[in-house]
Amino acid sequence: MNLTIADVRLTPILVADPPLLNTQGVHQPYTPRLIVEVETAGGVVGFGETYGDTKYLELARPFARKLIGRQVSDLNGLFAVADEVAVADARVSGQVDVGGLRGVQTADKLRLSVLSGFEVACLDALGRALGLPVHALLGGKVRDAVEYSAYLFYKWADHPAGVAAEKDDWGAALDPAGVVAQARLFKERYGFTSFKLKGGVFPPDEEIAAVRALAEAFPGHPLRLDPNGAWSVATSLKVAEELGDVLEYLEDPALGTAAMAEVAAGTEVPLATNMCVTTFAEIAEAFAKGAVQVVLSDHHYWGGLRNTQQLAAICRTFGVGVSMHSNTHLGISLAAMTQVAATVPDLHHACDSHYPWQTEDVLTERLVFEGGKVAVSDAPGLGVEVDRERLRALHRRWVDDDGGLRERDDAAAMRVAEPGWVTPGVPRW
Ligand code: GKR
Ligand code: MG
Repeated sequence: MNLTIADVRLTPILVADPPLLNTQGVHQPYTPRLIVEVETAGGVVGFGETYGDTKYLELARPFARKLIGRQVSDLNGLFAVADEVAVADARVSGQVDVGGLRGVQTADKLRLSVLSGFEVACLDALGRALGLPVHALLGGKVRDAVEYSAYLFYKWADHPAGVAAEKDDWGAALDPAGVVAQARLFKERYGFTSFKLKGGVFPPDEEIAAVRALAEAFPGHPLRLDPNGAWSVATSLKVAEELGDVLEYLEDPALGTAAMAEVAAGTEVPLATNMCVTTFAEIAEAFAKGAVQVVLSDHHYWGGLRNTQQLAAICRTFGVGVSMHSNTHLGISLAAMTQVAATVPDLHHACDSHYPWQTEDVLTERLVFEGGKVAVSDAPGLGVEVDRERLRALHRRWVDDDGGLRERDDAAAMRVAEPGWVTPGVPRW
């Protein structure tokens, strides 16, 4: 069996996204993703998926070239390659520091996000070559299915008039009744029993009313609210007080470890984050200050599936919960999330996934949620097959784009409907 990497292919794509609202703006009609393929000299191909904005793509290209001749099994070596790429590319060796919904973006984090696409592709190829599922390469599954939560968004019925976009069938959700109707659809279509509402869009009282309406419609079901750090400490505490009896956790109510620690000190409601603990370096301070009770890993920016396992082990050691964050993604990423989540012993919260919002995919068969869960595949690798024609079609869209959609920019998308919109300063309320 020849496991030497003989070829690496990168395919940037644009994938349809509905008009989902968040505190920065609204999703663009198409979101960039990058599909990574690693082919061994033995002819086995493995797939990975990660963020596809230009800055990721620019890092992925030299990374891909450096992989040729290495072994797909050399997963630790990927970190050395990431360092070499950084040294070679002065633009990413300093701090990038653009704030955003995925926490502070450092050059390190960009590299890890790129690395994760290659790590998943290597694991997929290795698993296929050995006839083993990825979870077996990660030590073995401890559950047969992984639970996901319904990821509710305030949403327009359509993208603004005149904007080229795909039509979706979810309708609008702009008030408590709309949010409950969306939740019912999620339950009906996928069987989800736990619900997360993306907040930070409307004044807190309106979002409190929406969560109350969800609690009435789905008594006893786990509920979460995530305003992406849009609130002050005082507002966060008020929301925690008003919703304390129905919330499983409050996610990133305020921005940054210091503010989160202040909120945590003033409420019994557990706080979760995918914004203030997004790297290993951020763990010590956040845990010492008791700022978070649940860390939401995103295997993309944490640097892959094995780093996610390491994060889970650290969380376990400190009695902090772990679950999973998600961004707009396709089936390769959902398969990767499911494989790693299957190996994490103390997974007490349903993971997030945007997948139901993506009607397009590059897979021959989409992954299925049954009773809100995705079954853990025991097939070799990730257990998914890529449809080359679908991949080509989504790549063609990327090629044909004039560059306007190649970066995810929710504020720019909002300006189409509301000229003059700028991402609100924090705290917004
Ligand atoms: O897709 O609008 C969105 C989300 O707000 C996403 O960008 C966040 O990264 O889902 C994420 C979160 O939980 O913060
Ligand atoms: Mg979040």
